[in-house]
Amino acid sequence: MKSRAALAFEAGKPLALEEIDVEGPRQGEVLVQIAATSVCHTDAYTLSGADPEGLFPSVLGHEGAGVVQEVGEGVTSLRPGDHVIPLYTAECGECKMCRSGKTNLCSAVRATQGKGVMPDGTSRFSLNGKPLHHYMGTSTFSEYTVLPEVSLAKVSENAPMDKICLLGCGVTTGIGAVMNTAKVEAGSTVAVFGLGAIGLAVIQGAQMAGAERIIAIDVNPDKFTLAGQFGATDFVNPKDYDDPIQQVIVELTDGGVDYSFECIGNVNVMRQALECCHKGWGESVIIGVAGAGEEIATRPFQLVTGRVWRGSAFGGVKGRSELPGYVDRYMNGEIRIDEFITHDMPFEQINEAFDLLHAGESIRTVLHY
Ligand code: NAD
Ligand code: AHE
Ligand code: ZN
Repeated sequence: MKSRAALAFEAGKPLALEEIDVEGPRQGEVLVQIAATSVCHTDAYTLSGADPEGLFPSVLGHEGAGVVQEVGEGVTSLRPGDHVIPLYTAECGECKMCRSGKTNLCSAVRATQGKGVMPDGTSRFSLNGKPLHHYMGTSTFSEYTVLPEVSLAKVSENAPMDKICLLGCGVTTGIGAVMNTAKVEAGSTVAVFGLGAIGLAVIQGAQMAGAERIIAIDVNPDKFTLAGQFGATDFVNPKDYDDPIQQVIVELTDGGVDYSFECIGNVNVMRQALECCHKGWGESVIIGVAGAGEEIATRPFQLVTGRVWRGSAFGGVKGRSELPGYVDRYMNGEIRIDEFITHDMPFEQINEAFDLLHAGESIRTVLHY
């Protein structure tokens, strides 16, 4: 079938709107019509050329929601008409990782996903007979996309897809990092570095967890208003200080925070986030994605004296079993999504959505097909 798509042909260049060919689902696969998608900083990161797994030409996009159109042989858990959220972190329930009970990092399709192909090693996308790479196992920047069955969470049909698409990454990642990775306790002091969708979702999660003090840190002060609406209690712009920002936060918090979250992808800020943690127990969670070749550094003494460095992917959330519950919690008012959507536009304006993100003017732009 034909599908409207935005193609990444080359690093650093805008996406190109094309009509591509999408092949039907093979065994264990599902064809989905995406209703709405949004742009996460990770799409911009891959398009920039900094992603060691970045492949071109490709169909990017990983934050979306849609409706199942057709299922391939052997697919039993989904049928046409089901509403779904694509998962870049699959959940097969059977691999060593899924059975461990210790991680959400399912290994069923991850290797082929990182190579831009379906689990059988081939692509379902082509343009003028030439194959295009898939991306993160999701490729939501094509109206029709094909995913493995294990990469789809079936969700309520009553939920608006132009809102719950944000549960495909940003909102879930931030809340999950607080609840599953850090396990923030009531009364905690929390520092959040970077106030895009991820940082704001961390703030939302910290407030849900009963954190007493939530310090919102960003070099763009325009981000503070929304951070306050999500529950931040303190606002810090590193540009306002001469001292290293970790020292500023340690002084502000009587020795450091209980938990910090890096939501930018900057390895220098990752160090700051670790070093602003309280001696003896402070834990820092890396959520931001750093470019190829970049490494983190700190004095080992920081860890010897009890600080802990962690990382979180998709907030530690197991998509197929847990995401339907996130959708229900949005529907009953426990999780806020609407406030993240600063812009809303037709899919054809997708490059504008990237521009707004780079300019720091948007949190999330939802694109409608
Ligand atoms: P975003 O661009 O919307 O937000 C980043 C924010 O960081 C901006 O507000 C920016 O002003 C701020 N910032 C930049 N440099 C800063 C600095 N030196 N000090 C303080 N603030 C600074 O991005 P986003 O969509 O919220 O994504 C954030 C990061 O999280 C990206 O690296 C993205 O790739 C990553 N991410 C990771 C996961 C995961 O599962 N681990 C999921 C989604 C996104
Ligand atoms: N391809 C990059 C890694 C990118 C990365 O860390 N991705 C996050 C999700 S970002 C969503 O916006 C993630 O889930 N990582 C775990 C995984 O299995 O990819 C690289 O450096 O190679
Ligand atoms: Zn993302």
